[in-house]
Amino acid sequence: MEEKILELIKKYKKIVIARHVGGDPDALGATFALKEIILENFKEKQVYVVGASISKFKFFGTHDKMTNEMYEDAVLIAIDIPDIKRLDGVDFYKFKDVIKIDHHPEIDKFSDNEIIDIDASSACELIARIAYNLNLKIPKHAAENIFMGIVADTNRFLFGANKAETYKIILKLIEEEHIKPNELYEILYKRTLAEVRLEGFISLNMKVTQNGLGYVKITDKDLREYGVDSASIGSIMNNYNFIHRLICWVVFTEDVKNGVIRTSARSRGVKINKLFEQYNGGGHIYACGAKLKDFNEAEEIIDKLDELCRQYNKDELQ
Ligand SMILES: [Mn+2]
Repeated sequence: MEEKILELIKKYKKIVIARHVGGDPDALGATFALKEIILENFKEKQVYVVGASISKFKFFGTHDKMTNEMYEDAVLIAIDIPDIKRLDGVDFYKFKDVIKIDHHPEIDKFSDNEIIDIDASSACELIARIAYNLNLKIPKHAAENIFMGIVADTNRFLFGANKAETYKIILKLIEEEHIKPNELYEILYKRTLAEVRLEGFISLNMKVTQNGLGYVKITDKDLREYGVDSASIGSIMNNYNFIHRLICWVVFTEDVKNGVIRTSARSRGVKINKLFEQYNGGGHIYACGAKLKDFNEAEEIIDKLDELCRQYNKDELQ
């Protein structure tokens, strides 16, 4: 499949790269790394990365805005995304050829040109694997992007990082591309005191059911009080792993601007992705998100997650 993908990249002069809405470091790292790798190895190509830009992650690269002309005779490469409706910034159906590279459980079939590996730590790991297998040169900034995607999606190697391949790629990025991991962490992990205080709010207000489900609702008033916006929650969620008796945790945040309740959930055992797909969301088996209509839907999710936790406890004890 890698050779077939290389053929398609060679065939088209114009290449559009897209990822899921709400770009995170893995999605951004993988899309911009692939762009830089293609441009380094095929100088004559026009490569665009589309999607809404994320102000705190400018380091990864600058997004292009999709134009009609960019659809003509172009191939789409969709990365880090399992479902067509969550593609950011492009009309999927306007492309003749599509390539998909992903590490989420499959939802939609995009094309016959797909590399899906749910055992890969991150989309960035897949980009590195493909580039090394095809003997493509990886420029230094692309290597840095790849490193950050791997680090972010594994939460600093705390999960999904049990295979030697992940570490072999990191080793190569340091040895051959001379990246300096310690210099890159600040981009991923520097945060405001307001966010730390919001984390304190979540810790203090999280309710935990008997079955091990933790949940918190954050209103617009709370957000204003802490001086943060509803997007701040994502990076806080991973800090609740490895807590005794907490199996799954979910945070609901009122997003007045978009009229939705942003929902983010993590789990260290219960499979939660199918439930979130029912609410127009999704993600990984143990890390999901959705945008809900209101707090009533949040109550439904709490009940359903709690039931999943109850079932999980029962199965574990048998
Ligand atoms: Mn990812």
